Amino acid sequence: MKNIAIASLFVASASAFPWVVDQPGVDSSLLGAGRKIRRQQSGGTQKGGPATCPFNADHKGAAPYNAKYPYNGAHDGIPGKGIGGYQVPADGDTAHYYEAPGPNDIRGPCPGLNAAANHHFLSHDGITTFNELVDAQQNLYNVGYDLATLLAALGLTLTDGDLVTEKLSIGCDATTRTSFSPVLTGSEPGLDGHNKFEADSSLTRNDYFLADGDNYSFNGTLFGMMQDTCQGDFNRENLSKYRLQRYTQSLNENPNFFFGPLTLLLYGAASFLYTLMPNGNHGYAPDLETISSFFGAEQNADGTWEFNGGERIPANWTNRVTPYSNLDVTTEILTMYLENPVLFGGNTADGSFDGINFGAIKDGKLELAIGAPETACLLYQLTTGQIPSYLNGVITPTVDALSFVASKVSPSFKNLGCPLALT
Ligand code: HEM
Ligand SMILES: *[C@@H]1O[C@H](CO)[C@@H](O)[C@H](O)[C@H]1NC(C)=O
Ligand SMILES: *[C@@H]1O[C@H](CO)[C@@H](O)[C@H](O)[C@H]1NC(C)=O
Ligand SMILES: *[C@@H]1O[C@H](CO)[C@@H](O)[C@H](O)[C@H]1NC(C)=O
Ligand SMILES: CC(=O)N[C@H]1CO[C@H](CO)[C@@H](O)[C@@H]1O
Repeated sequence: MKNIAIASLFVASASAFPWVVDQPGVDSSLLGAGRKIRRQQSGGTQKGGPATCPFNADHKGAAPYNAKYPYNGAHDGIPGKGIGGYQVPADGDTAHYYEAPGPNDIRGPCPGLNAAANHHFLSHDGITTFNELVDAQQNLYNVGYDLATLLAALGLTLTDGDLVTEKLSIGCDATTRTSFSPVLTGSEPGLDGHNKFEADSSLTRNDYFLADGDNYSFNGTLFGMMQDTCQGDFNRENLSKYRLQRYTQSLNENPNFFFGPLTLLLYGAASFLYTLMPNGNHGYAPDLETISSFFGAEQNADGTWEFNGGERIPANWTNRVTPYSNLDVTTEILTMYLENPVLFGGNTADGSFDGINFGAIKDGKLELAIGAPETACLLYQLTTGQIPSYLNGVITPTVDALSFVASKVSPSFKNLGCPLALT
């Protein structure tokens, strides 16, 4: 096994992220003084906040599965068969046919979950649950049970979904509907919450600070840029190039750019274009017809792209054959990253860039051997570790979050030898 050290693209400067310096568990030897007040995402009338978040009084859960249309057989959070290669939605399963979101339905930064909600694999109003997420990922996309539970747990714990009701908004802050007690839990920002799960340099979403807080809506200009780079083949190599392009753009244009450990998840999300979205009836090619349907992207006569109002499973779509596992996605994350490595860290107040230290990230460089035992634990560590986060200092999982992860996810990871979180 070869250890891979990545050459710096930038020289880390002495000045720093003011909030990191005193945080426990963070090596701040790189960091110096210099404070700047950052704008906080604070709810209220802010984009993505509770005041503007749609409210659908008619909350219906996901369409139930039945014996006639069982898909992978996943229901109520239990493992399904993990055998894909079937058509979704099945012919005749009208309960899972496409229904465009209405003005009262919540949608957010994740095309995979938005499409699932539009097809009633998740609650159509966008207020979903842990079990719906685990079932939908398996039945619709043939995500492996290990990864499905991990992503659902990440969604609930990192974005402050509710660990009692196990509810989560797939977009804006809907605390009144997700929380068992808004007074006790405080606000639960949902998947739009910036720099928890949602990060800068997404494929098709604006950086938070560049868009007045709207980093979750589809941006047709960015989709067009992605297509220009990929030319209708959204494979790993092409998407790695596009990820570098987006990184460079954010670095140059966004004075508050922060590329922290959670952005590893953006490489995972990018891999979904060529691992989860491809259509068996198109020979599993990650082609433009398929990808544009899942993103709800439509091309205008002048060549520009815009949102058509709904992410949709393409017609005649059959899902992947083998389950997409935790190890599969972690290998894709590392491989895509290593094709065009960049520094982890962020732009600082004085206009320089600082690298960070966290786990396998040393001085901004990710040093991890593909196939090393720790590799399998990478995503698990993101769910249980203290993660540097730009706006919120360091995200430290609460005891409740750790015991939630322990009950839902740890059994899958015990055998991998990952250091289990203590609660
Ligand atoms: C419980 C499971 C999941 C959660 C909590 C989740 C959450 C998220 C979040 C918060 C983002 C925004 C990241 C950012 O741009 O900063 C995102 C992006 C994305 N997700 Fe998901 N996701 C889940 C499962 C899936 C699945 C199953 C698919 C694929 C079919 C998918 C496809 C994507 C893609 C392609 C993006 C990138 C969008 C872009 O950058 O424009 N996700 N997801
Ligand atoms: C979309 O992204 C482009 C490129 O980053 C940016 O110039 C533009 O302002 C964005 N458009 C919207 C509506 O946010
Ligand atoms: C995209 O990937 C394909 C297949 O690997 C390759 O032939 C093509 O040149 C790539 N496109 C660009 C723009 O790199
Ligand atoms: C779907 O597949 C059927 C049979 O395989 C075919 O007749 C039909 O034209 C296809 N429809 C689309 C939209 O590709
Ligand atoms: C500043 C900016 O780009 N704002 C955009 C955010 O996204 C909404 C659509 O969701 C646009 O209407 C704004 O112009």
